[in-house]
Amino acid sequence: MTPESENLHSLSPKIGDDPASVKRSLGKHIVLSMGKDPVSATEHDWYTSTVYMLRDRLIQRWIETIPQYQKSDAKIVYYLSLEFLVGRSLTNGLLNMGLHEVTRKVLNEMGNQLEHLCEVEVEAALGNGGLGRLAACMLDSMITLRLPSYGYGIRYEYGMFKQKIEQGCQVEHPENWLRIGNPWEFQHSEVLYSVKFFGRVQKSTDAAGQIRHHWVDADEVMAMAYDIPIPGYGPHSNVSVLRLWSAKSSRDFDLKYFNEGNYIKAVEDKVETENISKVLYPSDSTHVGRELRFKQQYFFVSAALQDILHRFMQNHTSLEQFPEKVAIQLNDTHPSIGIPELMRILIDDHQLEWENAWSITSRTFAYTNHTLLPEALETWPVHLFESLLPRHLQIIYDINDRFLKEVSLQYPGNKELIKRISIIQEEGERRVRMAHLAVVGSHKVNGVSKLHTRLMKETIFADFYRFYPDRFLSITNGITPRRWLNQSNPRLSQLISSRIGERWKTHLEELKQLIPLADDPEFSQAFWEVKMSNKTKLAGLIKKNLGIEVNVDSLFDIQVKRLHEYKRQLLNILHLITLYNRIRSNPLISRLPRTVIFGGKAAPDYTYAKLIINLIHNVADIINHDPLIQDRLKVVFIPNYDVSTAEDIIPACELSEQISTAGTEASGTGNMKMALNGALIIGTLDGANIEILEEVGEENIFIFGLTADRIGKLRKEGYDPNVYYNANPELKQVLDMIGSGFFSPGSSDRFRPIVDSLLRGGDRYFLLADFESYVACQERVETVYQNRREWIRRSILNTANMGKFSSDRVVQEYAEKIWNVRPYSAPPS
Ligand code: 26Q
Repeated sequence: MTPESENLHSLSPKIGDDPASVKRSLGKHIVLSMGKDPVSATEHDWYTSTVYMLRDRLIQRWIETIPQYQKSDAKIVYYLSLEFLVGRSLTNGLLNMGLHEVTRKVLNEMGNQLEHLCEVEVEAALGNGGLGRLAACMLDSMITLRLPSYGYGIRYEYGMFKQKIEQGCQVEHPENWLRIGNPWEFQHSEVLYSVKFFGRVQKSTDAAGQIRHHWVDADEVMAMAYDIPIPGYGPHSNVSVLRLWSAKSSRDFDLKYFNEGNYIKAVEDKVETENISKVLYPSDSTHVGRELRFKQQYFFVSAALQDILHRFMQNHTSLEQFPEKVAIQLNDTHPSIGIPELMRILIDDHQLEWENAWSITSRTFAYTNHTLLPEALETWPVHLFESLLPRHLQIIYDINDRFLKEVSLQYPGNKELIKRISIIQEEGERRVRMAHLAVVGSHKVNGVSKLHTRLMKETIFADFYRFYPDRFLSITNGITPRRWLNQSNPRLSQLISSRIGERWKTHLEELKQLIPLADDPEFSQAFWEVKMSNKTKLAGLIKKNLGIEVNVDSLFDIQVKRLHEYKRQLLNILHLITLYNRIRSNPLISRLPRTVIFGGKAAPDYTYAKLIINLIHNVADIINHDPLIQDRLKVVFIPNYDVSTAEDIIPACELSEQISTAGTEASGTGNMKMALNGALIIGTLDGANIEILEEVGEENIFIFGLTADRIGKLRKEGYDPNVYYNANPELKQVLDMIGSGFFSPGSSDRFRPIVDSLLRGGDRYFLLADFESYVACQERVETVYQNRREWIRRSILNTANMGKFSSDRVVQEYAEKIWNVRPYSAPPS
């Protein structure tokens, strides 16, 4: 024990994890923190007290963790992200800290059910989808691998909206998740930084004759830190912190007006300032060029960099060492303003020479790209920089000038190249291309699957790849097995551990030991029973919340993800209607019963995606009420798909729909979650599906459709969806039904725009080209499902071969290939 921690323990003696200590903590918090006696305490009081009981223990470990970093002067990794989709934390924390069983028993003795208390928690939905959830999985793995690390983001008051369905349509409701308080967070009102906006740049000449820049007359916003502890997995795990920034108006700023007697103006400005951290932008793919989003980005990046520098300066005197002690990972381009910001700090505040500052900056940052879709590539108008961040614009121009000079040296006279590669887009309104800035200012740029990285190098970054071939690399995404198997599927987890022990929880490749058990009748039976019980549980939730009765013996065919044209929920519907027509035209046909389940949110301004949600509901309404169908086909839309509903849905999945147009889904991570839980994928050769295929073998996945290269060629050569429409009578029938109002009685034109976009709008995502192959593939699915033994065998092999897709492997790769840090490996369990 170090003298510091000895000291600490005399102040706050080590709290035990035995039943008596847990009980004492719970009782203490009910009385002293909630001000209740155990009889009058509400479920919410018990929930909060349970969180506090756990939080005490987390904080103890956190305080033990920091001196370890300081003592070893270790390099620290900072993960900067506009989104962290953490989900609920109670079950996760208890399991990771090894306190789940004891807490369950103790609560039981005190008259409470842990499972019910966990349901009280409002999840932290500070993200849209894949990118935000990846950030949360990365945090879990970084700390489980004992990597010194912090996450930095925004403490949005309103996270992802709550999706309700009214008359078959999505309606967004704000979710004020902090309304009843957030027992996980620690407010640090002393960790407060000033963030500047607006103003102008003044020049001066210093004693040495150097020109200096001063950003003056700027408005100030304060960023206050809120810390959420993130527990690693295991009995002696470390604890990390997710530090989220909240905007507070600066007191000086208010005072100016108060002193002038303008009280109302002062309060108005305060409200406006604090709006910066008010709401998450609920869009995951279209670039909304709103000023507030731009402010959010600089706000949190500026606060994070000040905090990082402050921590660095506590142990170091020279900035030369900065890149050896600090790694900053940019989760997409959203925080890439950090590059000119660090340059500004080094040059203007610390008087470093440009070359030196640039070397430090570019060795510190690395950038992960998550999308190739042109509409999602961030660009911001130059005039926005001019007014909000004038000094940053100058620095970006300087970065660009130097970069373009280098390019011209290597490719003299190539004007077209200079235009394409420039950080500034000159056509139309001048804009800053954030992806170009991120590539130029980082030492590594990674894609999130092999295919995505190849396409990234061949398309959006082709010029950069020629210029900086060593900068690009691929690190395929992963998911944390702690949340996505251990926590969400306790029965499967126990079954697996009963056969191969518990090491898989931190060494997921150990699941390979299950391979021989795929032919073991007893294990297969147990595996099947787990799936049946998860299906039964989900069926119960569907019945309770939606009033729909589903047949648990039917195939659970599930597509849950954000609603987007490229993900092709519509292709799934086209198939569904095809099945419906087949039954109607031959009512006596004996068919495999299927339950098709959808879930997902559409961006509030994405009219077309919302129309698809409406179509799903109308199709469901007709099919589910058609007496000819009985329980051979059911369609269910589960509202408000979020991390918590994912945890209920994924373990019950048998057929996982991963059907994006090849070349559009950078990786996907839902595909990994469902396969880990024993689902078989029906999917295209897109994103990580390709690598899942490599791992599970082609017998254990259903692949259909055009490849990314074929799609690319078709796009160039010209593609006519009408050819497919005219050639396939079943397809024609389905589209005609949608277009003519079969699914919209009383408003026959409602779904016309869908058919128009396919037949007259060019079918941008090649649904018609892939339709026939998809339907045929679904027939292969049915044949295999009818052979239950065979299905179970393939299902076990999916779980057994998912080892590669652990976020632990992902973090090890980033650590080795990007951050140059060595995580201590997790202690053997
Ligand atoms: C940008 C500017 C303004 C407003 C919003 C945005 C914005 C926000 C979120 C743009 C994109 C996103 C999110 C993208 C995303 O989630 N991408 C997904 O990332 C996953 C993790 O790598 C991949 O698995 C998915 O394939 C990819 O779609």
